[in-house]
Amino acid sequence: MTRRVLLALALAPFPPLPAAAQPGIRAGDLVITQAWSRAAGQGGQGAGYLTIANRGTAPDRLLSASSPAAGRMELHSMVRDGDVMRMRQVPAIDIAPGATVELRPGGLHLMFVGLGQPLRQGETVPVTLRFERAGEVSLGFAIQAAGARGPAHHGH
Ligand SMILES: [Cu+2]
Repeated sequence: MTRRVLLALALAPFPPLPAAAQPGIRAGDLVITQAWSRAAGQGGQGAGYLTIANRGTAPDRLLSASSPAAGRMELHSMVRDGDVMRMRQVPAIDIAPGATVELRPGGLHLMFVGLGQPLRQGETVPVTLRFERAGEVSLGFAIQAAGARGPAHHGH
């Protein structure tokens, strides 16, 4: 990414999208819903969560993700190590036919590594997902409070 693009991103915060109004995103046999993230500081790491349903008859896999907001993104799981849970990078996330895979706090998640800008609550961070069968899917992750445990709480 060029310095010019980075500068433009730094100057133009992502337009906020009302998370409640976001319908599920359809990509081939996949339906993606509840894409959200947490507020995080520039230079740090952020987490991304979403729900992926496979309405088809063939297995698919989430292979990678990327975002202009981060140097790179990784796919992570949480594994128990003695008394603590640790994040571990995984090569892919399988979505079996008929299955719904939920990426959520304490479980599978996306990791924004090296944030080039802060993730601000109320804004939306763009992410491109790459699936083995469904191909590339670009969508916005609605940014919630830093300690949020789930997607937006509406009507509060
Ligand atoms: Cu992680």
